[in-house]
Amino acid sequence: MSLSDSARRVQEALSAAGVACQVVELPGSTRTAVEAAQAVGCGVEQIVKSLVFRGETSGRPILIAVSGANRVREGKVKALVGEAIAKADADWVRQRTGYAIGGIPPVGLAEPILTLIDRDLLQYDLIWAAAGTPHAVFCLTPAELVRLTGGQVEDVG
Ligand code: 5CA
Repeated sequence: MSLSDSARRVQEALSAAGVACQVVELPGSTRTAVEAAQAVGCGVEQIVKSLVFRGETSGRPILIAVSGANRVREGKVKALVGEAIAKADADWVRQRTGYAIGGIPPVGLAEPILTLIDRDLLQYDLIWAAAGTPHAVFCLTPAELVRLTGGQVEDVG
């Protein structure tokens, strides 16, 4: 089955990085962590939410890959990145990442983005992340997430 343009960009980034991950496009919605977990049949805690914040001083995007069971601890992130962060609006997120909210992948982004990874994700053998659209996901290991993103593992969730 052929992938939509956004999902194919994610698949190409995965292949270029040398991982065997396969993007799958599903008939059901994977827009939220709960929906994604239902669609693939895993626990919501095994879903990677890729949340984009904006550094309030620098204006830079910051991606936080957090377990679907957790909320981002913004105070912790502030201490780690050295500035307050704010939830970015949908248009800005699309502009900086190349993808719409609900399908933001942790890889294959329009520009390199500083990434923090929720340490809770490391306890699972396999996790699932969005792959560019609200119907596309891929399965990977926590170690692959760390390697692919170059992200820093922290207690941010
Ligand atoms: N595909 C799923 C699971 S992988 C997914 O992308 N989940 S998510 O949690 O990473 O993305 C949805 C998140 O986007 C919501 O949790 C919410 O924090 C955020 N969001 C939703 N609407 C908006 C909006 N209008 N502006 C900014 N952020 C939003």
